Amino acid sequence: MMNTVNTSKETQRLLERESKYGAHNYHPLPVMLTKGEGVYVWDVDGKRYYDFLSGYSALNQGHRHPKVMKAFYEQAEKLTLTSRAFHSDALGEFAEYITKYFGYDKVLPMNTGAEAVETALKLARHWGYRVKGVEDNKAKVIVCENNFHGRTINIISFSTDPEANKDFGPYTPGYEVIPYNDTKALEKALQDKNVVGFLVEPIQGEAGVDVPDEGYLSKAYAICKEANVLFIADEIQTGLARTGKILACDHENVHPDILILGKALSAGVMPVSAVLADDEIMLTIKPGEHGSTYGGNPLACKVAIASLQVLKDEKMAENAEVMGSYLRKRLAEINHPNVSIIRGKGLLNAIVIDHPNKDAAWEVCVKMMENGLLAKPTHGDKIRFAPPLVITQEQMDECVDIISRSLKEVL
Ligand code: IF1
Repeated sequence: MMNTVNTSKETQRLLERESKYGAHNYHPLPVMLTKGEGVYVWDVDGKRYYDFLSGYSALNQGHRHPKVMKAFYEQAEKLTLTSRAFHSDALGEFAEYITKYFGYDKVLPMNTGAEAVETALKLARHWGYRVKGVEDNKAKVIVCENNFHGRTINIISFSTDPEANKDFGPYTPGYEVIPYNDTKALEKALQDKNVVGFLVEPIQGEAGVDVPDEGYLSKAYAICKEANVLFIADEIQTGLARTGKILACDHENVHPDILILGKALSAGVMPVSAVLADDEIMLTIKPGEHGSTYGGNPLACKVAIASLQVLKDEKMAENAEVMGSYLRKRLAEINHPNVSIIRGKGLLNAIVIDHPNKDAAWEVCVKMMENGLLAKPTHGDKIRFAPPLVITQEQMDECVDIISRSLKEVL
């Protein structure tokens, strides 16, 4: 498919180099980017595109946000890593800032999303054994069908996507999968006294932006409380203003027992993730029981503070809400016969292409690329629309024109 796309000689050369020396664990669009700013990225031939993926929501604040870059450069001049064998003055500043921001007693910083999910799962088990009183080695965590929480062996052990876990066994025990958006199934699963946690995405991203029924999260939270089970929210993708609130759980006034953040916590600058919880949970982990070389490094701490600060200063949640509604309305007005579903919340959106050609969504994405907008198909027939949250209405109008034109040109 790659060869049918018109690319420059230089792009072709760079694509071939990457393919020759890099592992083939992805199938990207054949675009070779070299620069980004705000909602835009540029390829090696100087062509400009709207970024409608935003690094899977890592770039909520836009590419190279000036205030985040300033924090990055300033700290880079001073101290970048101490390891946790020594203290750095930035860690306490970050810990105070983020715990007050989200209303928790403590934070545990990590780097990637998957590591933060692993941390949350370890915390839930520790809490189960040391506070709830679950018998040794019996702890169980409930997860949902079509979940996506990362790529470690443990996490893919409870994935229901064969692409994620086929031929990667043996799998880690201690998990039970129930249907998403199904509180009855949760109630039933929590009858088992060994359940310590319920791990859930407030909106399932990988599943093609699957928004649950209103009230699902608050009901699920209440069920967990009733059963003395930790409600663990993976807000790595849905958090940090993406869905129109600082957290997607805020839409239902749910305050998770364990909150997992990643991606936009560093505005796309470097891997920074974090787990937040109150003392009863967090203090079950003692020195030496968990950690990471880079977790909580001073550079990450300063970048994360700035990344969180600009979300509020620039009202990015509010803009996501307004621009998201506007995008869905404008997409609906296109009224294209092959676009069967338009869904999402805030600026986390997807359309479903209903067409006999199973490559239709890919071809639409290639056409949009040619027309100056980058988006990625998932699961064959869905296309995500998730631009940086700093997008203006004028820019959005131009984007809708590109999308509309591309749909018409391909289908
Ligand atoms: C890839 C998906 C998105 C996540 C949630 C944890 C993680 C992710 C809710 C792990 C990561 C990314 C990873 C990226 C593709 C992408 C993705 F389609 F695969 F599902 F965004 F929708 N929890 N999601 O969404 O975070 O360890 O990657 O930092 O290529 O795997 P990570």
